[in-house]
Amino acid sequence: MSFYKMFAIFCYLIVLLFSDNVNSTGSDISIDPNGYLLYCPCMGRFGNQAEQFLGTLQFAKSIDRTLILPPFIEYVDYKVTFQPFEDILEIDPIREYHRVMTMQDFLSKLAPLIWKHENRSITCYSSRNFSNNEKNQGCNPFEGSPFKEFWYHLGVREFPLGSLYYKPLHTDYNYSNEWKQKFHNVPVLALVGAPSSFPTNSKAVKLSKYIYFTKSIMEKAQKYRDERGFARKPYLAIHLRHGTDWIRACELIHSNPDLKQLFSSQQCLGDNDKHRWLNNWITFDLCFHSFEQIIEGIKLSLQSYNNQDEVKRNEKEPIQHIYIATDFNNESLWLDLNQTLTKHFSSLTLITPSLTLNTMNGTFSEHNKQAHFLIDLYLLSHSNVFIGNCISSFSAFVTRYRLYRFNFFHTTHFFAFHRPNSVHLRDEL
Ligand SMILES: Nc1nc2c(ncn2[C@@H]2O[C@H](COP(=O)(O)OP(=O)(O)OP(=O)(O)O)[C@@H](O)[C@H]2O)c(=O)[nH]1
Ligand SMILES: *[C@@H]1O[C@H](CO)[C@@H](O)[C@H](O)[C@H]1NC(C)=O
Ligand SMILES: *[C@@H]1O[C@H](CO)[C@@H](O)[C@H](O)[C@H]1NC(C)=O
Ligand SMILES: *[C@@H]1O[C@H](CO)[C@@H](O)[C@H](O)[C@H]1NC(C)=O
Ligand SMILES: *[C@@H]1O[C@H](CO)[C@@H](O)[C@H](O)[C@H]1NC(C)=O
Ligand SMILES: *[C@@H]1O[C@H](CO)[C@@H](O)[C@H](O)[C@H]1NC(C)=O
Ligand SMILES: *[C@@H]1O[C@H](CO)[C@@H](O)[C@H](O)[C@H]1NC(C)=O
Repeated sequence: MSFYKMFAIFCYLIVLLFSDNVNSTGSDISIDPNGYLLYCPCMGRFGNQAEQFLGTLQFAKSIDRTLILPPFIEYVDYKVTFQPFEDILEIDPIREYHRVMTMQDFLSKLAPLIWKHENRSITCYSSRNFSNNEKNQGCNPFEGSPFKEFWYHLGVREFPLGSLYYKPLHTDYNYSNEWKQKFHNVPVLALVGAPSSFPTNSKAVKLSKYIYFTKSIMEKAQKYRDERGFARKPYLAIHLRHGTDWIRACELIHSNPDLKQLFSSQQCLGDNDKHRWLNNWITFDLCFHSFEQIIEGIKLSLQSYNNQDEVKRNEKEPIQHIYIATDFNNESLWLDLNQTLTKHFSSLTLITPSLTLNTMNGTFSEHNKQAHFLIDLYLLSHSNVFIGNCISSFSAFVTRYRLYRFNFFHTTHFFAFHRPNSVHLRDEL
């Protein structure tokens, strides 16, 4: 046995010796005297939840409480399912910014000490009223989906201390002193929803630099890339949102002609009027692009990559693979793209959810395994060149990741949007 190991065991015994009955599990967990923040990521799907996570992380730091990492909520065949946070994103890089804790650790190690059943309260802005429940004032944390499913998943079916309201405060870092005062005697602040606006503020967006996919997601994505034949090849990844639900959401732009913000449009247009140097309002094309706009986006981004000096000098391989991530697998569109792109690029392989199409020799192969959205997200985020959708929060995850983790500014593009090559935009994003 090495000296190091013996020393470690010695230290462990010392910890056991001094940790008396406060810590009956024997684990060396200490209690944060400033308290904890717990919340339900009850709004939207992954893109929304991931963006509000950044605002929440910023908020937790500003009120100086340990943030308990909630599971991501995923809807599978209209059923609510939960993915542990730590299965998707790495925790250690986030710890460089602020104190966080997994839900599992919290529930198994701390809840028995500081969040006993009779001491639980639930916090919201003001009473959430429901027509079927008019007499019951309160946060009503079990009303609606996924609210009820979330707390039941944690094993919480009651908040015996009832509801606490934070009105007139807002969940914003510039109210942190008021929050600290108002809730200083609540060790575990449990919020009915994420304490972050959506879209979140531009400072929180930059916390994307602490976001790393787990090794397990990375390995799954690499395996998929291998299976689809573009491992170790440079590739362009595009995010195409064109499912019927999405197009219906885009219709909001037609019916509200002076709409200034929709979902994640701030990734292209900036987040307030002062910085709206582009002076352009949201257009339908930003949300749902025409066939010509898709072709144009691919052409411009491939040309700009493949015309780099390094590529011309053979120091870098040109891009010959296009990876398509999408919410709707429209095979006739893939065939149309194949036909048209052949006119512009002699040697391209299109990797779509169900088909791999080769423009050079006309071959194609079929696949029945559509990538899970996290694999798509990983492959979009790590692509050599990316083209996203200005409005989509799914695209916005990728944009943030590329800009703030990787500084991939010149290879991050959007369909139907000519981004000014300005550092201001990068600051605003
Ligand atoms: N596999 C896969 N799924 C996608 C893709 N784009 C969207 N989706 C699915 O659609 C959901 C998109 O929801 P969000 O993550 O909230 O992003 P959004 O683009 O703003 O869409 P909305 O839900 O309409 O707000 C994702 O969680 C996925 O389930 C894609 O490229 N690949
Ligand atoms: C639990 O609640 C009781 C009664 O309200 C209170 O006296 C006690 O301090 C609380 N304990 C914790 C850990 O919050
Ligand atoms: C909920 O109902 C109460 C009493 O009827 C009312 O005072 C309050 O404003 C309502 N809250 C909301 C958010 O509608
Ligand atoms: C916090 O910021 C918002 C928006 O920028 C502003 O309207 C509000 O007055 C600020 N609040 C405080 C307490 O500074
Ligand atoms: C699928 O793509 C084809 C070809 O681009 C298009 O004409 C058709 O409208 C699309 N189908 C749906 C349901 O969007
Ligand atoms: C067609 O081209 C692709 C990519 O160059 C290659 O992998 C494939 O084997 C070719 N198929 C035939 C039948 O030549
Ligand atoms: C893809 O386009 C090429 C060039 O037009 C064509 O030869 C090939 O048949 C197309 N592939 C499919 C599956 O249609």
